[in-house]
Amino acid sequence: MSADQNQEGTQCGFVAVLGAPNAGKSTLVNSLVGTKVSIVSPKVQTTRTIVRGIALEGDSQIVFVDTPGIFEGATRRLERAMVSVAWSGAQDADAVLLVVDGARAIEDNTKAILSSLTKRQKKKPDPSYARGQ
Ligand SMILES: Nc1nc2c(ncn2[C@@H]2O[C@H](COP(=O)(O)OP(=O)(O)OP(=O)(O)O)[C@@H](O)[C@H]2O)c(=O)[nH]1
Ligand SMILES: [Mg+2]
Repeated sequence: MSADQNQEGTQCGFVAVLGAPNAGKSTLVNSLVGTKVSIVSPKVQTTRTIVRGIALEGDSQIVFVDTPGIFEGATRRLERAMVSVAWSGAQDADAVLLVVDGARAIEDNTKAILSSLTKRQKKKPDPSYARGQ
């Protein structure tokens, strides 16, 4: 992961958590953050917007960005907006964590996400942020 480092040696990075609906993204984010920041439910499309949770370890800070599930064939306006929000979370992140439900076969939605991620351009480091400004 590429993380930004300021003059005091503190490191910070953003990790976008992506995956198909109901893959377990929010469950994983809550677990990594150590508290419940994002709603978990057996229903699909529970997460409807970006939810951030911060994990601290020494001088390092990781901001986990929980996102709505990404799926193909979103037709309703709300669905399309949710998928778009999920991709915007990935766009701004230093790294992307793709969650796959191990109990389900790798489904078409996950394959499509992987394919899009491989085409995605790497984020260019922001020099002003690296200087701690
Ligand atoms: N057995 C099992 N169930 C899990 C695991 N992780 C999540 N779940 C269950 O799977 C369901 C969906 O979990 P969420 O964390 O809400 O999934 P999500 O990917 O955030 O779902 P959306 O926000 O709707 O896209 C919930 O009922 C969870 O309790 C796991 O590791 N094992
Ligand atoms: Mg969720």
